[in-house]
Amino acid sequence: MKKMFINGCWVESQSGDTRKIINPFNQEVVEIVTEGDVEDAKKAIAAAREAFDHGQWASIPATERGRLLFNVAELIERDKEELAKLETLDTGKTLTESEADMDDIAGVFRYYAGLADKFGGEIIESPIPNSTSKVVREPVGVCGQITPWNYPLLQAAWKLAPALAAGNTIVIKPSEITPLTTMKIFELMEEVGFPNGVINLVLGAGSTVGNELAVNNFVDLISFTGGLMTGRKVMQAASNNMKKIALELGGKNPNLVFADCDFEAAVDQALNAIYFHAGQVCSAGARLIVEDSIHDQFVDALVQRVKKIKLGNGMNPETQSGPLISAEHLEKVENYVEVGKREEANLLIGGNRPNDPKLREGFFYLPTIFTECKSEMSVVQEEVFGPVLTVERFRGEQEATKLANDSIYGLAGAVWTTDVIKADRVASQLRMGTVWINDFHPYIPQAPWGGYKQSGIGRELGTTGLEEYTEQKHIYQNTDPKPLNWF
Ligand code: TXE
Repeated sequence: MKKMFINGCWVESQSGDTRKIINPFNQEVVEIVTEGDVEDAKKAIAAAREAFDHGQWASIPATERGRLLFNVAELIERDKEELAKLETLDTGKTLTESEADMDDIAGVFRYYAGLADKFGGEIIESPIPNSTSKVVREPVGVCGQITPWNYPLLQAAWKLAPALAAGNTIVIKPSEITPLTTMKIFELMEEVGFPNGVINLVLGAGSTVGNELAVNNFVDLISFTGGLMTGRKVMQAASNNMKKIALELGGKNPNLVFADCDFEAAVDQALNAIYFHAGQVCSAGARLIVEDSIHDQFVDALVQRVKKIKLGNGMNPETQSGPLISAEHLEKVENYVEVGKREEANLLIGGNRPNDPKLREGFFYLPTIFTECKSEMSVVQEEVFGPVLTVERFRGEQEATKLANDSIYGLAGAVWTTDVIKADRVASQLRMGTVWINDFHPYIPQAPWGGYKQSGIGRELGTTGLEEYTEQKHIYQNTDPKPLNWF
């Protein structure tokens, strides 16, 4: 049975409870892990508090913190194959996707390893004579981190690397259904050698362990990636001690295709935008908005390609798309397809589980397309988080941006056109944290990631991703103190 990591030791939960981790391709048990609860979370928080308040972590040179993070990146690369297999067994995503995730994860650790000692303060030109003024950045303190199941280790890396680079201590809780790669990276971090209490891993449910991290008075910052509804609960719980919050809550991302686009590239990437990882991606291009004059031709080209997508075991190199994460999630996606039908969107292809007997034990759903969609439909507005594409038409640039912005979300979106001036103009009008021009999905550790509107609060990655884990302090000094003689 696999354990949690608290204060430098691998421990079982106080309750002795366990949880089975299931492979979504065949429902086989991959691992049995200890199941933590509130008491375990409190212990981990106390260890992180002690390590922050009395430990050496924040005061060791930033260069040394960077060196340790660099070593983590090296070990991720050394164990890349094992980590990638584990991620595929746990999430169902293809091995190719998992391997790409591991490369990205090592890149994120390297980026923050390098940034750790390049984050000095600032000297301000004080307007008051005989004074100096400087602004320094300090770690926030104890950080709670809650991650989702779609990119378990990638999301953990986006949170762990900047928090540790900045000198914080952390308690992380992975999704209860996909904890395996986060557990493995703790083995790697133990091998690298972080001081006791600096890094803590608690396993368990969101309503218990996750809520404790958000509500606990000894936690100074909570960083959460997950669904909008859960994000609201986390925000409310965090108000208990007004801890800092960072939230990434997904999106319903528009993919705007103009008639003057590179047709082949746009069709190809529209498929990748939605069907990559079976649509279980916060930045999935689930909402295709196509210029009327090429709409029918574009949809025909999509359908021809969708028919050929190979569903299967993520471990098989020929598989292009794996299963959904769980039976509950499959049901959620099915319900949304029913909603789309009731709303009279036109179900063009898919809309069912596959009949292939080889896929019977997995949580599979066929790649699905709805056309003749209207902006006000729930299937267009709400995050389905599955392989379900909705298609709308537009006439003219103004209508295109209006439709793209008609959303409570604002995470990401794309513009396809060969007119570079139009591309920039449209990009500047889109209310979202990332806009791709003639591409979909790429992110880089050097640039910020996060959402406008209800897609969240704050940014991960880039220098902002590190700033989020710091407090700013202004230090003002009078260099010639004299009585004021005011009173
Ligand atoms: O996510 P939850 P779920 C969206 C997607 C999906 C929906 C629900 O639309 O269908 O969310 O998925 C922990 N206090 N995204 O239910 O609940 C939980 O244990 C504190 C988008 O799986 O948000 C897990 O570790 N924590 C998203 C994490 O929150 C709580 C990726 C995410 O779970 C908690 C995943 C609580 N009260 C789903 N309840 C993205 N932004 O990419 C649960 N958790």
